[in-house]
Amino acid sequence: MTRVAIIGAGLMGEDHARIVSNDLPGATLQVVCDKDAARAKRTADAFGAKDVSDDPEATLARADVDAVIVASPDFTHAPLSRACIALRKPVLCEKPLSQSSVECLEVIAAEQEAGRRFVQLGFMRRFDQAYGEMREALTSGKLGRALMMHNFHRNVETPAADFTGAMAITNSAPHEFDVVRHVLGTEFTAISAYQPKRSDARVAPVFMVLETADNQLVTIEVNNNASYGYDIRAELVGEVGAIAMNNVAYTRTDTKLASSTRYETDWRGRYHEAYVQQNRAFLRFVETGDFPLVGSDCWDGYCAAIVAEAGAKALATGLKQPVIKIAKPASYAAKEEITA
Ligand code: ISE
Repeated sequence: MTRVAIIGAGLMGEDHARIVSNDLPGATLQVVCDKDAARAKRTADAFGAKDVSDDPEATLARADVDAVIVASPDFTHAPLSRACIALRKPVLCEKPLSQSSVECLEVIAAEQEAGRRFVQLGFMRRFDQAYGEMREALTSGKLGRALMMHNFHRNVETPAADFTGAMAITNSAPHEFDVVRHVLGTEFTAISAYQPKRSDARVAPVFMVLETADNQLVTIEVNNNASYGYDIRAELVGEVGAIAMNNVAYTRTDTKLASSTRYETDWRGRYHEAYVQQNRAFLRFVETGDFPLVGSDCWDGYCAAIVAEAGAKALATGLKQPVIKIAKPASYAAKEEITA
C-alpha cells in the first residue's frame, strides 16, 4: 500500500485527498499537511488521513510517507519538489512547477543530479478524454498535417482577488501551453498577446497568437470573468479535416420550447476524471518507477514557464516575443513523436 502525504489542504489539496481516499485503490492517505492546523484536520477527518501536520519539510521526511502530492501555494512548488528529489520520494506537483523558468531549471538540475525523474507535474488535461481523442485523430493521419489549433479557456470569475491580465497568461494559460504541445507534438517559437480595451471586467480577457516550430498557428483566449460557466473549448484544424471538443454535459433538459445543458462552476468538476486518471498514473509511477507516457515532467513545466514569461512580456510591450528555450536535456525521455 503506497502511503501518500498531501501538502496543502486548500481547494486542490482537498480534491486530491478525496481522490486518494475514494479513487486510488493501492494508496492510503497517510498525512495531510497545512500551515492552518484546523484546515488540515478538517480535510484529514473528511477523508480518513492517518495523521496531520503543519510542517511540510518534516512531513516529506517521514518514514511512513512513500509519495507526496504538492497542492500548496504556487511559490512552494519548486522548493518542495526539490526537497522530494533530495529525499528520493516521487512527487505529484500541482501546476505550475514555478512561474520562473530559472527556478524550473533548478529543479531539472536536481533531477539530473539524482539520475532519474521524481516529479510528475499536474497538467491533468493530458489525461482528459477529449484531448486524447484529438491527439489520436492527428496521429492516425485522418486530419492530414495539423495547421492550427484554437483554444478557449473561460472561468466564471477570476480565481483570486489579486488576479491580473498577466496572470491569465502565467496562471491559467499554462494548461493550454502544455496540452497543445502534447497534442500537436511541437514546440512554440513565438507569442503575441492582446486584450480588448473595452472590457469593464477587473481582468479583461487575453487573446494570444502563438507560432510553432512546425509553422502552425495556435490561438488561445483566456477569459477569467466569463460569468456564464466554466467553459473549455478546443478545435484542431488539419489539412483535410478538423476535430473539435464538445462541451462535456451528462444531460440535456428540454422544457417550455427550450433545451439547455449545464456548465461546471470550475475545473474540478470538468476535469474530475482527468485528475483521477492522472493520480492513478502517478501511483503506477511510484510503484513501478516507470514515468507515465502521457504525464508531464519538469521539462514540460519549464516549457510552460518560458512561454508564459514571453507571453506576459508580449502583453506588456504589445510586441511579438520569441520563445527561446535551452536545449532539451538528454535525461528527459523523448516523448513518442507525432508522425502525422
Ligand atoms: C487554475 O489555477 C487552474 O489550474 C484551472 O485548471 C484553470 O482553469 C484556471 O484558469 C486556473 O486559474
